[in-house]
Amino acid sequence: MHHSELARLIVIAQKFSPQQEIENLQPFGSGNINDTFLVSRQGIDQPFILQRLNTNVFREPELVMQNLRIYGEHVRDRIKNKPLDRQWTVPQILATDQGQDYYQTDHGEFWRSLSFIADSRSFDAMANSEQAQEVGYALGMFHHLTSDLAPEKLADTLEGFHITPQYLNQYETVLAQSKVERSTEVDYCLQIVSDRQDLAHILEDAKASGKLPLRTMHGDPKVNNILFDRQTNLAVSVIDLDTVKSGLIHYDIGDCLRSGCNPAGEEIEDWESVEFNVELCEAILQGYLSTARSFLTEYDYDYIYDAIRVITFELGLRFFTDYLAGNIYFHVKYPEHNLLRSLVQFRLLESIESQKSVIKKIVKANK
Ligand code: ADP
Ligand code: GN1
Ligand code: MG
Repeated sequence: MHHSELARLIVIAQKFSPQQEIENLQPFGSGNINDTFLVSRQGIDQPFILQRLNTNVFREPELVMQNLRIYGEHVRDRIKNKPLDRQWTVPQILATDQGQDYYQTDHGEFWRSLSFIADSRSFDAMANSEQAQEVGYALGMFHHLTSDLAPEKLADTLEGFHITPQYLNQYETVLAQSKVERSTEVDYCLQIVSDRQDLAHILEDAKASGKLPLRTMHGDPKVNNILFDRQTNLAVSVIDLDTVKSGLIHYDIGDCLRSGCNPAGEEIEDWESVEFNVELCEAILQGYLSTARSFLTEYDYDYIYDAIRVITFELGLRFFTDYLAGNIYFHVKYPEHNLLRSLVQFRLLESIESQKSVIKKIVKANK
């Protein structure tokens, strides 16, 4: 970061810390959407999180903050009324010196700050079944704590988010205009998509027919959005709450499983080696179902396998479309980055499909 940019960001961070002087800040985490910084203050051990919301993605960032407030108040009230039997933390919005939830610069940058979950860290991939069980538990806890938060109270912060057929439509439009250079990798992606046109509709059809109800969903529960305590190694918080809204929790279940069962991670270069790990899958489901069993219906179980492959297909499609469109949505480090990410997801999808009967058996055995 350039010195003058650092100085500028420190002035912004200072607005969220009216009492204590900012010491330093540095880029933090590995999110694909927002710009995240860890901020330290003089004389205080606890850092805080400063984020520039990606307003190219979130067109109405005020609504993101409104949802975050509704969500936080709901969950904190619920825990206060009925304490949990283990540690669970919800990030707090830090107010500006003007008492606002966010700060907008003259150039329209949208900044907010959140309390840092003390002694926490996140992982980009799961290293073992204990971790996997914890991410499952965390998602179950999130769904449990929001099961009585009426989804109509939440604004739609990102229209079309996780409506898989819409991503397919966008893909067709972008592809028709794209002058992409053909390669073995590009051809592989084109083939994967053209072979799976029906897949995109499975969850939306189940929604339309009433088999799967609308609930409060997280929208983005991949493993690095779940925080672990450094001492206990237990999951203590679910973060990245920008996409909390009304939707199908199956997109969440699928996203947690597709990210948690790929121990190589989303960013691996050797994409052909990617595999969906069924032991991690069982551990995640055990953790998830330990709380979710109380509210899932028979139809919910029926669609778990499909949820995993639909969301993996959807994410591969989103990365590939963004590559074709010239990398306008996800942060990239080099021009082929989104192509590589889509290859990873599509290879993962093939691995999921080849283990259909095992995955279905695991769901059945852990109901
Ligand atoms: P993005 O939408 O870009 O993924 P996130 O909100 O997920 O942004 O933040 C990026 C990373 O920053 C997370 O993966 C996590 O490592 C870290 N992070 C974000 N918020 C907090 C928090 N309140 N406490 C601790 N770490 C956090
Ligand atoms: C983005 O923000 P981040 O990195 O947690 C994306 C998710 C994708 C994920 C893939 C708002 O999540 O939908 O699954 O990348 N978030 C948004 O890594 O588009
Ligand atoms: Mg994130």
